[in-house]
Amino acid sequence: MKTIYSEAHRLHDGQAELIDGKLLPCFETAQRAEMVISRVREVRLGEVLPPQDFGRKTLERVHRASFLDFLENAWAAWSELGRNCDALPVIWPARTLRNDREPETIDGKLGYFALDAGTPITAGTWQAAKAAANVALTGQKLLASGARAAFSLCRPPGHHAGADTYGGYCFLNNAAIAAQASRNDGAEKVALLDIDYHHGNGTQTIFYDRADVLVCSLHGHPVQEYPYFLGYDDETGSARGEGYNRNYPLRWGTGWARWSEALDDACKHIAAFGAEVLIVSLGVDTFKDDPISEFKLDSDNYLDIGRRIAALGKPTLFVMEGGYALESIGLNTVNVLSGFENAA
Ligand code: OKP
Ligand code: ZN
Repeated sequence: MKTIYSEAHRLHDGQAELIDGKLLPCFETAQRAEMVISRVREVRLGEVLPPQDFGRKTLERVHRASFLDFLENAWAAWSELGRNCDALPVIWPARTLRNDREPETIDGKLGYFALDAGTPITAGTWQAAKAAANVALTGQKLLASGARAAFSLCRPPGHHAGADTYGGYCFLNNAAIAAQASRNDGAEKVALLDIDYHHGNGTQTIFYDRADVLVCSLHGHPVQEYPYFLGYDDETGSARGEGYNRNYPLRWGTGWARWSEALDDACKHIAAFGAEVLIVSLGVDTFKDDPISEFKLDSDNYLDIGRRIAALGKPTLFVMEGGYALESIGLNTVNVLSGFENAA
């Protein structure tokens, strides 16, 4: 299968995130993508292509225009104040505060659009985020022109980003942008399977009231795990989207037996839905040695995941999300892709 990759991801290079009460070096680093692309080359998975540019209109089908303006201009506004560290928010519109007015100044805007203080905006964040969306869209175009599968090696990741929110290391929702593009290219039904360790709150909310995009997510239970405030199993969709969102919250310590049971159930629903295209939000932070996660999958399990996804028999776009165990992220990610190819 072909991989789409852009070195522009390096332009997003956060110094620190707020974690455990401290500003610590970012877990979401450029090295992550470098490890994955070098494994893709090592196993000769297939050709590596640069992305095409699909422009702002494509992004606006998923994200609010004022949010895109914010992302584009945030670094300039921040650095104009003489600040030369990464931009992070310090206040949010929590319960009792208004969230219907976008402030004019940068500290207000950061809080208005951000989910957390773990997602620094740097000088090159907007360029990198746009490139990642184009990486996803270029993969989607390969499927639209008949490819069985493609791997969009996106960085920064996307599944926590909503129509007008960023956070969880995510700025633009690469997988959602690709799913929407599939719809616009004529696929009537698109399934989105999110196997990253964290709940894809952004993807869920973007498609929550729609019946044309089924979203299934396996993740750390929100009573224990980030993003804490979404991802329960009673979130099944709203209005016409009722029944088209499925969550599989799983407790800390979940290993292959329980995890793969949830995967099989999600796959059953995707098959019954009759999706024409499958988009996989592929995070490998479910790995036993991941530094910020609490599931217990091992490297061989990822081959099996790829095989099970291949058994659906759908044109499949893999979109890179999380995974923070640097020494294993390449092996685990490419195992999913090899498992898929060897089964297909
Ligand atoms: C992004 B993706 C850990 C703090 C969590 C944010 C995690 C974002 C994950 N105790 N910080 O879904 O891999
Ligand atoms: Zn994750």
